[in-house]
Amino acid sequence: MQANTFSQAEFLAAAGIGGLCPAQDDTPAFAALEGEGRAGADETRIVKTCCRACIANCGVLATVRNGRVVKLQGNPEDPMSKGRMCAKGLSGIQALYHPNRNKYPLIRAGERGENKWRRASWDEALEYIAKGLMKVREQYGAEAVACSTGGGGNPEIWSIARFCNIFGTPNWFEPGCAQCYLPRVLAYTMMYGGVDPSIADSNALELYFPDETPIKTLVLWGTAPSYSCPASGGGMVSDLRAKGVKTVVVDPRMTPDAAKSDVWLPIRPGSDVALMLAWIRYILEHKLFDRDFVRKWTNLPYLVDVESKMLLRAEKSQDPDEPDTFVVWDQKTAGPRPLPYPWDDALDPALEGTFTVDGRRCKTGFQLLWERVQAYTLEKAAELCWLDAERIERAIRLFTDNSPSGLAIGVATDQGANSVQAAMAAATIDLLMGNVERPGALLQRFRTSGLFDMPNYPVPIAARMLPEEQLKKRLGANEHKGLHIWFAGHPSSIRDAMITGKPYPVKAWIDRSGNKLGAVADSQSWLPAIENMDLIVHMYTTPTSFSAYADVLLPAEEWLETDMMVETCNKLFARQAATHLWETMDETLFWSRLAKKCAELGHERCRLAFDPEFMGKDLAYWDSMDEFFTHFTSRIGLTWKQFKEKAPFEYLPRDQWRSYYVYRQTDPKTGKPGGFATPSKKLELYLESMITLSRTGKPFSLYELPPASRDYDPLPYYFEPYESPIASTELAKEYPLVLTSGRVPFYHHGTLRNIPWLREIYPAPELWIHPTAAGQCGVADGDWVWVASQRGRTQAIARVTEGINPGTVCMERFWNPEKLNTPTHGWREMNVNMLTKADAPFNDVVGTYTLRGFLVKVTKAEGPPEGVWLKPEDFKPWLPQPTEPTPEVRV
Ligand SMILES: Nc1nc2c(c(=O)[nH]1)N[C@H]1C(S)=C(S)[C@@H](COP(=O)(O)OP(=O)(O)OC[C@H]3O[C@@H](n4cnc5c(=O)[nH]c(N)nc54)[C@H](O)[C@@H]3O)O[C@H]1N2
Ligand SMILES: Nc1nc2c(c(=O)[nH]1)N[C@H]1C(S)=C(S)[C@@H](COP(=O)(O)OP(=O)(O)OC[C@H]3O[C@@H](n4cnc5c(=O)[nH]c(N)nc54)[C@H](O)[C@@H]3O)O[C@H]1N2
Ligand code: SF4
Ligand SMILES: [Mo]
Repeated sequence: MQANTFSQAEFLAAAGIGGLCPAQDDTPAFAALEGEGRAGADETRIVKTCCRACIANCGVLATVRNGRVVKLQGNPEDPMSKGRMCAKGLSGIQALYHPNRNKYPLIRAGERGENKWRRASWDEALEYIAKGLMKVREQYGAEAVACSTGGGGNPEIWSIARFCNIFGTPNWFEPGCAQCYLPRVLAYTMMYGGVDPSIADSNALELYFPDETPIKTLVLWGTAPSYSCPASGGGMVSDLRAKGVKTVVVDPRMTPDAAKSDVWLPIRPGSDVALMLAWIRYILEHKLFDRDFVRKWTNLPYLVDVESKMLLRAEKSQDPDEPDTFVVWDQKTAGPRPLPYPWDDALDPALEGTFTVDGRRCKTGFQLLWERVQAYTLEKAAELCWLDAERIERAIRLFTDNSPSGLAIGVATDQGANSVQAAMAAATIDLLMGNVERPGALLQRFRTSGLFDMPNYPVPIAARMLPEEQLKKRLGANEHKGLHIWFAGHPSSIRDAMITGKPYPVKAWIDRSGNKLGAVADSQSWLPAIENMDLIVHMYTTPTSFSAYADVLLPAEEWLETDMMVETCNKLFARQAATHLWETMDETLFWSRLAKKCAELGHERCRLAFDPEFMGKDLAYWDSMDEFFTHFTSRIGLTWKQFKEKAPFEYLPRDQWRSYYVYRQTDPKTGKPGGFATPSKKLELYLESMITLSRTGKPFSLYELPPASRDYDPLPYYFEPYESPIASTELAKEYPLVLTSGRVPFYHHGTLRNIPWLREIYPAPELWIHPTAAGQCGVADGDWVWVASQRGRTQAIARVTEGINPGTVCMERFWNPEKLNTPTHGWREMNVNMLTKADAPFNDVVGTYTLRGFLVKVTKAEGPPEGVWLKPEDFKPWLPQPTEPTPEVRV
């Protein structure tokens, strides 16, 4: 069967086979959802569930009438969303009943990309895939299989890691990988040992009780909760503002959060670390930090051997509950002294200074930090970051003087080569102020239910199943060892191996996400990789551009069809399937069933994965989602069914849940304060563990790895983005503007671009451009433009606005599902990732590439790209088609 014209799509639809074509006219109106349903039945029920259209998991009440989901509304019992939902969540019904849902497994029937498919049973599709994987494994080794998944909001990312560990390949990634969250998780884990303060990732839980938290100033640094989590964090920030909390927003564009801030710093994209170092310098110079706290609870008074960069140790601890004993310079005796943990009142450790100890030149960590930030005066930062020195000072003063305060960072600083350094600098700012575990602080270790604790959240990753020699083959992860905290490979290195076969071939690729070609940097550079694959599998809810290149297409469940456990502030919720359609499958089950097929074909480790005795606490693979969830809920004495009936419920009395000053609590094992979850039990602002990580992979890699080409730096440092008006003056003559991106509230990554109501609101990506720059480019508001970088070009609609600084333009990701069946497959026309950079230099620690802060030029275009849909009536073929529920597929 062929499916590359619209009329053939009609035929396919009639035949009940999901092709890659948009459905045709005659789509029933939305109201038809309320239709008759099953004959004779007249039943309405409310399903208490949770949204999954983004990571916030807001509580939802879904009205199901005669088997069809007809209405969604927020659940007021959710302490984070408080009954709110956003446009993405509310479009869940249109996504669920989208006429183009992937309904059944499809196997390619023609040439790759030709879009000829045949319907297959799940069993046949699984067998086809498993045979393909086993063949690749036999021919090239298990490492020649790569898997990838969707990023933010995907509750299943660890099921991919788990499958890979069991199958024996170290190579899986998600496009967010090194450019989303990981830099922040890494820095805060290593320096503090608690949860990072990211709002879009549902942290900073202290802030969700506006009447109770004493916070007075909140800094939103490169994060826009009003767009990235409107119903939860966005609403929370607006509640805080209403009660008088001041905000500082560091963002090149005037988001709603910036518009309502007390100080807005429209920073040059990619220059954040320079500004952060200036904040640190100002705080140190003006002695605004919490000196007593810094001396007692950070490692900044500890002496560092300048040559080896390692901390001096008086004694290495033999007891896993006790930290090593470090050395300070005691001012009372003017000499080096061991400082027993946690503190010795007899000593008076120097914070500043350079000393000689046993002939070695030593400095305190504090001294090294001060030297590091020396050059970053307010004036220097103003020049580098395109800001005003006086305004920077006002922002810092608000943060330091109007306290308690806290700093939330987002994804902006994760998306350039300065990524880990930005997270380290942001953590340093809060920790110097003592903004940790006190009321009002964002950095907290509130008690959890324990059901979700890593590495078992929500799927045990079975790390020990991956043999040492396989782990050592993880692509890009010897150089960028921070990736091991995520157990993941490096996207660009995997791409390169796919293309060149070096250091070894990668020949099969299973992806479970939306549109990889919309989410990865330099999308077109991935095409040669795709062409080299022996097997490509795509599992998703609807076909996307990536599906066009697949050999097997699998139907994934929408969120209204799935179950999941959700933990929010002290409450456990259940996402519960409101219906089930066609032959869609939960992806957690897919990976389990694929492992089973591989076992049947003789894969020994896959066979063992079904043996409870062998798997032990890694949990054997399961045959149903009920079985899987019951494994977790049994820890609190409930079956999954009982849990769903009970949810939502609080798991602790509120005051026990919100546990402040955890570091001061006595550890029964030692009789001393438990401290922070770091090797020294102090806040490690001088992050010696970075050096160990670069040399050995410890503490994240299970096995010792050879050293990276150079040591990672224990202190944050700034370097110019690799393509910038300052670093690349020649290039800037042709490409004078700095491009960045940020979320819009209507879509989640590549998803929902085919939702009629959302596309009506936001039919095409806007390019935010300042009037001065627009004038220079000959562009007016509403014009279609070309945006071009060294790597490619794409189109957008100019939005001329003073809400962005004159040197910067901003564009969100986009792709055009209406063009799936054209030669472009819809991923080139309006895709900012045609412009971004996926090549070295990368961030040293985690290998981040460049999604934000690089050079482009803007020119006027004749009009929109051919064939894209822009008018409300264009989207009619995508109106929902009500469908009867179906039983789940058993394989
Ligand atoms: N230029 C540019 N590029 C970017 C970014 C940017 O800001 N600018 N952002 C980057 C970031 S931060 C990220 S995280 C990536 C995202 O890139 P991808 O993750 O590839 O994006 P999608 O595949 O569209 O997103 C996966 C979607 O699947 C949804 N999903 C829901 N349920 C499930 C499930 O059960 N399993 C799976 N697998 N997925 C599920 C997730 O909520 C999410 O919406 O894009 C990156 N790319
Ligand atoms: N609607 C929607 N919500 C989402 C997602 C989505 O795709 N759509 N994705 C989810 C995911 S995976 C993530 S990671 C989170 C991210 O959530 P946020 O961290 O809030 O993400 P963004 O809006 O992408 O980026 C924040 C802000 O950074 C600004 N910015 C751009 N460049 C720079 C820079 O160089 N420096 C600074 N300081 N700011 C800069 C942008 O203008 C933007 O307003 O959102 C999640 N929520
Ligand atoms: S913020 Fe919107 S999309 Fe995200 S979970 Fe809540 S309702 Fe769903
Ligand atoms: Mo992300």
